[in-house]
Amino acid sequence: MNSQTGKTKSHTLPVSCNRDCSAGCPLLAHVKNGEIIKITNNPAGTRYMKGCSNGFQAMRAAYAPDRILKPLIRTGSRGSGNFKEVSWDEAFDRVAAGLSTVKEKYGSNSVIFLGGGGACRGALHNTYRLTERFLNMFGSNVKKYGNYSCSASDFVTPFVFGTHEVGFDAGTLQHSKMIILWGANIMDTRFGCEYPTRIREAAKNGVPVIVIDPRKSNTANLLNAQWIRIRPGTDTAMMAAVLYELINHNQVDYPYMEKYCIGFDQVKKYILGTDDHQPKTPAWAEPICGTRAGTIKKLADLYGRTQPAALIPGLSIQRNIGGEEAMRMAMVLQAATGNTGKMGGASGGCIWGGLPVPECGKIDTADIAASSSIPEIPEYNWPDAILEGKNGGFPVDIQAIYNVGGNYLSQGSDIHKNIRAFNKVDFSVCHEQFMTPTAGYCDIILPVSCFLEREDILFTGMNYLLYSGKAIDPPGDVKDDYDIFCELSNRLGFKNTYSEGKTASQWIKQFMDGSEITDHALFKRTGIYSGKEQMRIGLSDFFSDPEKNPLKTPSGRIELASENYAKTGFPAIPTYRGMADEAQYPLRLVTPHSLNRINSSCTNIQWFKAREQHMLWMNPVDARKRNLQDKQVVMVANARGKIQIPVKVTNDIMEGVVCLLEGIWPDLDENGIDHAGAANMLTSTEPTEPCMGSRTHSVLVEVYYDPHAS
Ligand SMILES: Nc1nc2c(c(=O)[nH]1)N[C@H]1C(S)=C(S)[C@@H](COP(=O)(O)OP(=O)(O)OC[C@H]3O[C@@H](n4cnc5c(=O)[nH]c(N)nc54)[C@H](O)[C@@H]3O)O[C@H]1N2
Ligand SMILES: Nc1nc2c(c(=O)[nH]1)N[C@H]1C(S)=C(S)[C@@H](COP(=O)(O)OP(=O)(O)OC[C@H]3O[C@@H](n4cnc5c(=O)[nH]c(N)nc54)[C@H](O)[C@@H]3O)O[C@H]1N2
Ligand SMILES: [Mo]
Repeated sequence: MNSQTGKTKSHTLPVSCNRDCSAGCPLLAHVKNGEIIKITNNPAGTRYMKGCSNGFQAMRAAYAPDRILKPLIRTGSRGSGNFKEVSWDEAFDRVAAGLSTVKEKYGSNSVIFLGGGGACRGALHNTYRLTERFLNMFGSNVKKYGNYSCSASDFVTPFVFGTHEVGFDAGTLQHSKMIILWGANIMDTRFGCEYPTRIREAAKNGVPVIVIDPRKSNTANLLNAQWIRIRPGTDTAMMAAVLYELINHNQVDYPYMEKYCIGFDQVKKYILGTDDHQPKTPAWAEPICGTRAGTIKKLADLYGRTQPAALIPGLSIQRNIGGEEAMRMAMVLQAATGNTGKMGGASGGCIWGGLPVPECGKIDTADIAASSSIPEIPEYNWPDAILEGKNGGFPVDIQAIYNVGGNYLSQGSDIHKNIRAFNKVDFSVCHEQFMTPTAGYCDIILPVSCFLEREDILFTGMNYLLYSGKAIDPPGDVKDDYDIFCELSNRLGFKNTYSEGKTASQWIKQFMDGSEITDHALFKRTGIYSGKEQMRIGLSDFFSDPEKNPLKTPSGRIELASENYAKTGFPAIPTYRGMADEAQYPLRLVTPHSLNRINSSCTNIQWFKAREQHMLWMNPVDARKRNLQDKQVVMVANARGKIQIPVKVTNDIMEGVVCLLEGIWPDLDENGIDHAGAANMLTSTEPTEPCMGSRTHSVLVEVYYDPHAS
């Protein structure tokens, strides 16, 4: 209520989640008397641009009773949860002193930045870019390579295509006659705000949509799609068997291969078993994948006959040991069937396909010029690097953690190891909205705003930019990450370098002024700027004239066999390599992403919590073998950790595989057993090679009833 007029004041404004699902959804916040009362789809978007509950309910996180409202300093031991509130002045002094001491004592390359995904689409409010900029300017940053999401895919794609620009605009799917979602649960994980609606429309129009997944995902259910079961980490084997069938039934597009690709002969030799005497037939794949040979044959038959077909891999298939090869084999399949570069086809590469986005500035990370002398560690191995340092063969000794937009004591593999790493460093600080497990282990917590509380321009990965207005004021003493870094750089003596003398809104104005957006007022009002072309296919210049526009690979063609890749120590062509079985831990665990949170964000918010009961999915056959009943509390264990959780006995997960959604914060008892169901109690930091990326879907466990458990 407006106290002077007695009238209520309402307005709407465009907003968009600055979050790591990378959907980039145009939303509309409805504000009444300074409070968001609801968030809906932005009517200025096309009918294909749709948000999800993570966006529609985002105010629940903003208004959550457990928001951190004041700077906190740890008073008890790490992880004890004992903190006291302090003034910003004291907090800034402490952080500046902590960082300075570490730098003086240990020199450069001593502070590791963890996180970045918390706010990762913003031109300015970008947890990755702002923190990199700060630590680079401070001169103590530890360089990392790779990421949790798509290391294997990022690594292999340039070997095959010479570029990462291999994606397609979502609209092009309207030309697909078949869509294979290979380990991609798009109705939940989205990847872009148009994909779910485009794929739903295709399914409605009778286009066969096939979901290849160890579990019957929401995507399989909602689209009434054919569900093909596959054991995790065996995708390369099934793809090889599909290719065997295509070769055998003369369904390979040889003229296309001749024109655009090199190396198919080598791949064919592997598939036919010319050298190893093992043809990669569906019968060969059956025991590896746990999929009937007949099912693989039928898939290959439909795929070989249907043009254009879009084989869209999820990122799950590459978060596995040998995930590099699954991505490469998906690319081989799409090329062998002549689907790469075609409208309605796809390259088989990452759905985040790196096509150009509208021109607009963003905050610079102030990277020191790329130089081979700068030591780098793989992000996936951050706890190993902290624990082992130079003695363990890492190039640096890390002494401090700066955590912004991440919750790696929930999300990093091997939580026990991560806790040991946090306990080892001299100093740790984070910017957070909530008392996450990670924040609980930091020395200082600085309270930050959320995307509804600040203005930004958002990159969506698609050919449009979104404007996200400031819908509400931040609560308590909460500050923006940007302002926190400005004040810290002030205390550390480089304020004007960091801020370049600009406030947040001056930066946004500068980005907009330098962008291709001409009508700024219109952009701010509607929230959407669309680039001209919305039906792009990656590599289109190459496909229109491969002689004139060769790829940036050594041959100028698509390299199905890559001699450069062979230099990494792995074969030039993709070949199946999987995880060895272990008798002690006979079940394979997958830890997919949940519809009801973005990684571990919103795990603490009651509305989202109430959407699903967190349980371990298990097939009835596996439950019977262990004499386990539905909803019974069981122990899930391996050499790294133990979780106590109820089991959900369901045919929606294939035999031999169990499923636990990722993103739940651990709740450890005095024996180190987790009672919440945090998937990373069980995962390992041993990476997949050569990319040194995540293998969170290559995990072995055993499940049992423990009568002595509390
Ligand atoms: N709602 C929501 N959306 C998100 C996220 C979120 O947390 N919540 N996270 C975002 C982020 S950061 C990322 S990186 C992406 C992640 O995107 P993905 O990696 O594609 O997502 P996942 O849920 O891990 O896996 C997708 C499906 O693959 C299945 N699967 C697991 N292992 C295998 C395998 O080895 N082979 C096959 N064929 N299938 C397998 C899973 O059961 C799951 O149904 O999603 C983004 N979108
Ligand atoms: N077992 C298993 N583990 C996984 C995965 C898996 O599939 N299985 N997936 C992996 C993947 S793909 C990813 S990307 C990682 C993600 O793991 P993380 O990068 O740790 O992502 P989140 O858990 O979402 O944590 C983001 C944090 O940022 C905070 N935050 C939100 N907005 C802001 C902001 O504006 N400023 C600041 N300072 N903080 C903010 C949120 O409160 C939240 O605590 O998890 C990985 N872990
Ligand atoms: Mo991710």
